[in-house]
Amino acid sequence: MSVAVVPNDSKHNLKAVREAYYDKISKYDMAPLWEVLKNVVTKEPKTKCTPALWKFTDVQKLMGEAGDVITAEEAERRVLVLENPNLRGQTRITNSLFAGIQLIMPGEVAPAHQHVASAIRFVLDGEGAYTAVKGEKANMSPGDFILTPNWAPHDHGNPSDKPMLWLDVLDLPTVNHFETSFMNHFDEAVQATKRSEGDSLEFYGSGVLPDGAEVSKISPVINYTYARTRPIIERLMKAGDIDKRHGARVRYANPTTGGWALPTMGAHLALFPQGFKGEPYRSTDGTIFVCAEGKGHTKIGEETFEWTRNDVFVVPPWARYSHTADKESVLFSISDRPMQEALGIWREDA
Ligand code: 1HN
Repeated sequence: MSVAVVPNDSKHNLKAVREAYYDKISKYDMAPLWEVLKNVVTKEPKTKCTPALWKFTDVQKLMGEAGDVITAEEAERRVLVLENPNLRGQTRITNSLFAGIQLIMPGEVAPAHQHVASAIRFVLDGEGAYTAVKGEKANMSPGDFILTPNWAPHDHGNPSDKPMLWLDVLDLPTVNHFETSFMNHFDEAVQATKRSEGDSLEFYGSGVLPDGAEVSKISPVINYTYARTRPIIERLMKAGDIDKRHGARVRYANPTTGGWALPTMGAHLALFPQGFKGEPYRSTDGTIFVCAEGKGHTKIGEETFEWTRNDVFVVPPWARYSHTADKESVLFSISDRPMQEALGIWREDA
């Protein structure tokens, strides 16, 4: 009997001894790694993100109401944040990226500012509003992919007679993770334009470069228009270049390096033939998708998300997913892959 009691007792004592010790070191702002090691060095990625989908029918209705609640000027940016359901209150869709839907009504201006966080716009609906970036106006049409890199001055305006809606994705949570945020407003709400519309795409996106073009981590192209990119994925599909997981897919590239368009966020545009049944895939970059055309569904883990035009959905890091297209469909996608690659930590599991 005493044999059994002694180890129990010593276990109990050991627990008490350890707790007393932890209390003691805590006063010196120290803690035992061995109590948390398994949680901080996991065998596989452990994500707080959950898969989620935002239907454009809901987004359009709710955004329309935002137009009654606040002006673009008062809001500075009239954006509804797409918050990951497991990260509510944290202003993010994945741990590293922000996503939101922005509305600009006819006649409105979103005043010029600049910030360290890089932004991209993926245009959803409307025609004829613009975003001006570093003195170049980019006219917005659905499917356009527009860059607003780190510290680039930018303002938006809508001289058309229709509301304009787009998806904003920013590396803001990452900039704030590093605690490196700066931002600045300009005296003039609207930037003076120094270049003609479309200059940057013509100068840098046509297989030639202006003589002496600077090599930079940031793409000089401001608007990768849908009108230019859509026929390329069509051609890729016709050529039979269809990846079993990703469809006929192009990567938005920086023409001065061949690398990603931005150092922090990487985007693709993919075409799926009608009846496409994708093989499963996963990678460590949590990815935001937008359906630009068509109809289909994506299985993420055990859940299935049905999407149609302008629906947005998010796949968490290392979640297995596969796309199915009921009609010929186009998916835009964006993630933090360039950051992970730069750090040498990106992985995929084909
Ligand atoms: C921002 O500056 C814009 O310039 C959009 O349109 C979304 C989300 C968070 C912080 C700044 C814009 C933003 C943002």
